[in-house]
Amino acid sequence: MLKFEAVDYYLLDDLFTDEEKLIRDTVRNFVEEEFIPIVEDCYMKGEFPGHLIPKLGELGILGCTIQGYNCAGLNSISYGLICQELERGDSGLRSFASVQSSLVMYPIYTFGTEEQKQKWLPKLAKGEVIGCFGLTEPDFGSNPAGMLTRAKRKGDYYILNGSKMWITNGSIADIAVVWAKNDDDVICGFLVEKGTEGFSAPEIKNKHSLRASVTSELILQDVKIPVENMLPNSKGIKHALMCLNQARYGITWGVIGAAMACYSTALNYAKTRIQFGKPIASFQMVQEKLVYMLNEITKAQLLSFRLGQLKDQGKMKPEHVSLAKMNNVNMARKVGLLAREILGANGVAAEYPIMRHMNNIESVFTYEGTHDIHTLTVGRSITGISAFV
Ligand code: TGC
Ligand code: FAD
Repeated sequence: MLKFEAVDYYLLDDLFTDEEKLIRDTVRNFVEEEFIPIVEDCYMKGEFPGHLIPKLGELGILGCTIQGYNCAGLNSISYGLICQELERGDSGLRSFASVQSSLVMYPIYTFGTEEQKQKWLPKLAKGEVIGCFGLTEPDFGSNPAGMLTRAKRKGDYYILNGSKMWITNGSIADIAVVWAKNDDDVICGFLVEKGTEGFSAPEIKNKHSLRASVTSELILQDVKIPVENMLPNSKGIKHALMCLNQARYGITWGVIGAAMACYSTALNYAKTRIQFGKPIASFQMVQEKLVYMLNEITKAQLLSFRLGQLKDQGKMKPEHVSLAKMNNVNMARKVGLLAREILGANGVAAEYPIMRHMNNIESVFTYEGTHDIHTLTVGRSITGISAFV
């Protein structure tokens, strides 16, 4: 079994509190003991290990930064470290937690009524209820503001029509946060419950990436939902994008975990693989690759740590998150590639986690805003000129 090793060249542990380290190590143990032994099988079969969801709830991982409603009320560094450890196992596990926490619980907590919060948050925190977040549509990915999904008010109900694409957890969700335009063309969030007539969530099969994660289409055909299922404080695309900031923040930490898994595997391999009578770690070109990986991981760690501080101090801006999402995912992509090179043919073997992580990172590179969209977001913030219009 793969054993997780600390990758902490700049002694970041000195910056974490005892509580943060305890939380990280608890999640690390859970992932090592209960997830790593089954993840390759899940990945090959294209299945998410749903039986672990209650355990995520028990550990206080779901909605962990929310205060009250049976949530743990942790700080952002703790949340980041949790994402790191989950994604060190597999991006699919972190994706599940990101969606449930940042894209379902956060909007209910931030834009919902007290009744909605009381009804949904404690169950979502325990993993008794699963959620998904429907923003992307078949023809509107990077530009969600152009969405076609509509919510038409009819007395005490809204009638929803449209479709959403590439939705994590869609087919296993009990509740979907669906973004749709109302009669005034304002984008709002709606809670659509599983089993509502006209609502279905077929799974998208045959992915080469995030295979241990459920991805689905959401189909809404004259779906009648009571007005109480609208999130009343959600008004405009800005509010959907606010949810993304939370998830993107977690991704910046998560991909460090995936990169650590690839780096540690490559380092151990290089020290024991003998070619030309010597460990390949003795060759200068292999050392250069290992040092590059460590350097990139270390910079990403510092970026996420500072971002976490800014978040907790209320100073984090969307473009701060964009910079870290862009940098850290790109870092994990490159680290995965170099790690695979170092393992030679073994780099493509399922016995090692590298290609699974590499394939996963291709989705992470695209979802929650592509690398280029984040580049342009930072570009807009420094030039004052938008490349989007
Ligand atoms: P734009 O004109 O730039 O902005 C409209 C208003 O929103 C504000 N804003 C934000 N507010 C909070 N957070 C952000 N990140 C924000 N970005 C923009 C902005 O200040 C403005 O406010 P105001 O007060 O002036 O009205 O909007 P735009 O329509 O031009 O779009 C800009 C753009 C391209 C950056 C945005 O659409 C974008 O981020 N596109 C990427 C779409 C995306 O990331 N989709 C993700 C879908 S969910 C997902 O992928 C889940 S994966 C789940 C998993 O982990 O498994
Ligand atoms: P497009 O927007 O069509 O972009 C295609 C290419 O064009 C990209 O390279 C992009 O960078 C480039 N491009 C687009 N516009 C510009 C521009 N203005 N300037 C320069 N280049 C540009 N969405 C959800 O709502 N909920 C989810 O739970 C969810 N989960 C996902 C899970 C997986 C596994 C995947 C793969 C996606 C998921 N998504 C989800 C969707 C994801 O957010 C979108 O795929 C993403 O926002 C990009 O949209 P798109 O795929 O339509 O690409």
